[in-house]
Amino acid sequence: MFKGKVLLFTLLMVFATSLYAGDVDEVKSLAGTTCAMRISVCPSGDFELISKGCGGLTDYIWVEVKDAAGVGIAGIPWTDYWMNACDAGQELALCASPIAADSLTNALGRTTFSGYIAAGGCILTDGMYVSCQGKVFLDEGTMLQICLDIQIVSPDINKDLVVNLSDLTFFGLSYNLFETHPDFNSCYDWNDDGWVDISDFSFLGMHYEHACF
Ligand SMILES: [Ca+2]
Ligand SMILES: [Ca+2]
Repeated sequence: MFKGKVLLFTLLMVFATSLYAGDVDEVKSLAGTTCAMRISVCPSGDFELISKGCGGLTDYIWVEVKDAAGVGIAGIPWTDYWMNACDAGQELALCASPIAADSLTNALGRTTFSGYIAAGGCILTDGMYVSCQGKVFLDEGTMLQICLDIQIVSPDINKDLVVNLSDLTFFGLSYNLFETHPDFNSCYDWNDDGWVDISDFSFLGMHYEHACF
């Protein structure tokens, strides 16, 4: 009788495990964007919305989080994600919760990101990877990171997660230069008009002394 109960319990456990969506799988999970984005960010997470990253109002980053069987994992919390540069040489400085999903993942494991990014630094080439619960999403064909077509620029130029006088020093080196000038630095062009000028300086003023919350 006792042995029968153990067997029944074991069978129930196997059944229950097979119903539960497993861990995040790096290869089965997917990520993308609705356009090629360029987003201005601040450590305070109050500069430019991801939804405005292509000049409109409705763009977003999307992910589909799946287990090893390719089944979507529902109910993943908003803050279980991380992003950074695909090229480690351009790595951003990120605050503790740099991005938040717009919702819990749905039954397909899908959610979107259209809010702010709380970070400093600059990514101009090679894009950004995304991870969920510490797992970086990989391309199934190449097994390399999925790199989203995103540029990031920030008035926190020296990546110490505060906008202050030390950033102004770097900004000054590129001041009043157009994009055709050899010393022009696109990292400091926060309004994306091909000039580093007074309009960008006003953003530096607007975010002065901003840091992570
Ligand atoms: Ca700084
Ligand atoms: Ca500009």
